[in-house]
Amino acid sequence: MIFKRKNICLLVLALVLSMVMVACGSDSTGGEGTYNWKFVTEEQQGQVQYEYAQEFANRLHEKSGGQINMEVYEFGGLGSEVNQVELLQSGGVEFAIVSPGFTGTMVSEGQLFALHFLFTDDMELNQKILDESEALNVHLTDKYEQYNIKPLAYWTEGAMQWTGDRPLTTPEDFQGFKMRTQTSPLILRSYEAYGASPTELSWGELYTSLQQGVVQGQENPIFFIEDANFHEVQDYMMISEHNIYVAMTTVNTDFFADLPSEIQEMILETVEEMRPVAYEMQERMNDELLGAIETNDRHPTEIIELTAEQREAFREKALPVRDFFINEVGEDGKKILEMLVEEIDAATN
Ligand code: 6CS
Repeated sequence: MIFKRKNICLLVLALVLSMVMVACGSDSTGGEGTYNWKFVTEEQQGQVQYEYAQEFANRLHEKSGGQINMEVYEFGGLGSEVNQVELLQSGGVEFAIVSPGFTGTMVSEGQLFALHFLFTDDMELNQKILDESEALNVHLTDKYEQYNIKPLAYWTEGAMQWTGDRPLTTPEDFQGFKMRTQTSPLILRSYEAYGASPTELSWGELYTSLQQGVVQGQENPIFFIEDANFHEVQDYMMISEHNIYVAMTTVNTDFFADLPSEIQEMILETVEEMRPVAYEMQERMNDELLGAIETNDRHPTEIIELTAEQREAFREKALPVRDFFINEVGEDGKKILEMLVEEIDAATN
């Protein structure tokens, strides 16, 4: 009885405290008090997106003299990657790191990131293109804004590699291969072009699916393959570099538009500061965790570096997928892709 009364007292105290906090202006849109925002990522502590978001939150907190508090959420607690995008759109979270691979059925133009061998082999140059591209930062951004998603930066988490239960060095090796992909029709199409049989899955289900043979392989940057332990249930990792992994730092469009201009400026300044930080983070983690895979005797993984000729055979099969993109995605998508290709060519020559 005494115990129950104590619990009731605690509950009342918690209610009173939360009412005081609301009265002090600790809502998500500000007012006279603090700003309390949610920032959801598709990754977990120690992984690039989460560490990026945490650093972003720390910088904004400091810059605002403690006025801005961002709670960073790991992947898992708020549902699948697709659920997280929905939360961002509805304002359930204010900020999110979004992989375009999970918005393919909505912003079809964003699927261009799924095209293999589109970017260069020089990661620094790729990041410069992502930073400066008008096709992306103006025209593709405009497409996302129509869905209440404002991309603030496009940045890479590293080159993509394949892992498999067998070596994957020629398109023939992909015949009937059960490949896991993110949820984007164009990613599926890219693997169908090699003869594979792709399946869309959240990465939350990927380890078990690889272990049980539901899927036989997947693509990701090296840091993620190691940190999510996919190498434990895969015998081969191919250094294929068939694509780059692109993530977007995003904010809910309506929420951002309603913020005072000095707060908007602080956010945009932080986005700029984070560009080299994100690049350094992914480069360091990809290097370090490649070493960890190489020296892991408990779960040995054979690492196969594809030759230039082997990559060329994949590139030939991948090029027609651009026509599929142009036909399926429509005139605006075609223009964005063509402009991006011109920008990449200009940056390379
Ligand atoms: O493979 C995936 O779906 C996950 N890969 C990375 C590098 N980040 C999050 C994403 O959901």
